[in-house]
Parts: sequence; C-alpha cells; structure tokens
Amino acid sequence: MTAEPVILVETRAGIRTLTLNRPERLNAANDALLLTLTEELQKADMDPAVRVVIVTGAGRGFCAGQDLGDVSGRDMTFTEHLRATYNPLIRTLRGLGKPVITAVNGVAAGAGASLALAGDIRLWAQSASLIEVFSNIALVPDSGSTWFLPRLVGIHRAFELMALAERVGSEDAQRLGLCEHVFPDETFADEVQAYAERLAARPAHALSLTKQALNAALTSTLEGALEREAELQQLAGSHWEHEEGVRAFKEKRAPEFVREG
Ligand code: T3D
Repeated sequence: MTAEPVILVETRAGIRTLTLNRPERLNAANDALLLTLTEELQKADMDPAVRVVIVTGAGRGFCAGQDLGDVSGRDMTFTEHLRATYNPLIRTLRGLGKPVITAVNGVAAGAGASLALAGDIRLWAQSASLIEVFSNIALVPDSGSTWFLPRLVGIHRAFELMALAERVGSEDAQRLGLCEHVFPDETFADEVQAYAERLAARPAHALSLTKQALNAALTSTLEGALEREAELQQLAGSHWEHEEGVRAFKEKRAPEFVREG
C-alpha cells in the first residue's frame, strides 16, 4: 500500500496549492511534512508557470504545530531540529520570489501559527483560529512567532497571547491584523482561489521586488529603505511590465501582465 503524500500539490491557472495532508492529526508537522513543504516551495519558486503559491491544510485543521508523537527519542537537540526543519521552511517562504498566501482553513497552533503568520497574504476561514500554544507544553514560541507577532500586535499583546495560549478566532484575528480577509467556511476554497487569481494577474516581477523591499525594510533604517527603493526601482522600471503598465494607462485599457513562455 502506498503511503498518503504529506503534501498535496495542485496547479490551476498559475496558482500552485500546497496542502498539508495529515488531517487526522490536524496536519501536525513531522519531519517529512516540513522538508517536503520546503522543497515544494522551492520548486514553485523555480517554476515559471507558477505566479502565486497557496499553503493550506487538509481537513478541519491548518497545522497543529510539531507532531508531539515525534519528539521523544529524537536523535537531535531542539536547536538542531529547528535549524534543520522549521527555520529553513520559514526562511524559504519569506524569501520566495512569488507571493505566498497562507489559507488558514482551521486551527493553527504552535509552529502552525507561525506558518499561518508567515504568509504575504493571510486568508482565513470563519471557523479558523490561532493559538500560540507553546507555553501549554512549556516551550518558547518558535518558527518566527517571536518576530511576526510583536510586529503585528505589539510586544505586550504578543506576550499575553503567548503566555496564556488563548485561542484567537477569525473576527479577533482580523481586528488584530493577523489576517487580511475572512471568508465563509462553505466557500473558502473558491474564495482563496479567486483571490490568488487576482494576485496572479498583477505584475509578477514588480511584486517580487516589492516583497524583497518590504522584507529588507523591516530591519533597516529609513535611509537604507530609501536607497534600496531607488535601486529596486531601476530594476522595475527597466522591465517590460513597466512599459506595458504605462502603455495600457495611455491607451485607457487594463494592463496585461501575464505573458506566455
Ligand atoms: O523542534 C521542536 O520539536 C520544537 C518545535 C516546536 C514547535 C511547536 O509547534 S510546539 C507546539 C506543538 N503543538 C501543540 O502543542 C498543539 C497540540 N494540540 C492541541 O493543543 C489541540 O489539538 C488543538 C488546540 C490544536 C486542537 O484541539 P481540538 O480539540 O480541535 O483537536 P484535538 O482533539 O486535540 O486533536 C485532534 C487529533 O489531532 C487528536 O488525535 P486523536 O486523539 O483524535 O487520535 C490529537 O491528538 C491530534 N493532534 C493535535 N495536535 C497534535 C496532534 N497529534 C500530534 N501532535 C500534535 N501537535
């Protein structure tokens, strides 16, 4: 009997959907899932047919964090494990030259919460929730939660969410800036695909540079950001997408940013 793939891969209309596929454990992450997801993100980055990537979960969960059944007897320290699995995943996702949508279909807990927050665009189903669950098992938030969360909600609210491990529902998540949009459960997959297709019609090269600029700006001075913008604008302004955008404006039509081949 062939084992179920831990990551399902589907491509439709230039959108690559990567689905965490351990639904019976709410997509809790084992090493195979983490390494395969990282590899699939890298493949999507290299594939010219892919313009947007969606990361979502199968079943009723998004990702319940580390599979706790896999920790004891492990042949690695926590540090080694994080460096070998979660850190490369989050680094790859944030550094991807294409927009990544985290489509949070259900509960996102622990490192699963970090993954949910790491998307460029975070779309939630109404019944989704996020729990910085680490302190329930007396661990420190990891996989980027200590970096993402205080930037979104401030250091005090971040500490409270981490210390009390309270479940944040979709309404509060949107209010707190943890997600961009919330869609009804029944239509979630279709709404996410439609959103991704809108994003895929935007200028891919310019968006890639925009992501690069924002990532760098988060840890730079204003002076550094201004200088980087000046350099990246040269790359954007020399690209055919810019020429097409200006021509379309003058011709009073919608720009066509998707070219075959
Ligand atoms: O390198 C390192 O290892 C350090 C890295 C750490 C990163 C982390 O993510 S640490 C945090 C690990 N995650 C957790 O502690 C979450 C544990 N799960 C929960 O607290 C709850 O399951 C949820 C709040 C996420 C959801 O609760 P609920 O009531 O909706 O579902 P449930 O009934 O608890 O779970 C459903 C099934 O999934 C259940 O299996 P069963 O009893 O039906 O056979 C449950 O055991 C399983 N499951 C859920 N989370 C995990 C899990 N199995 C293994 N590992 C999990 N993390």
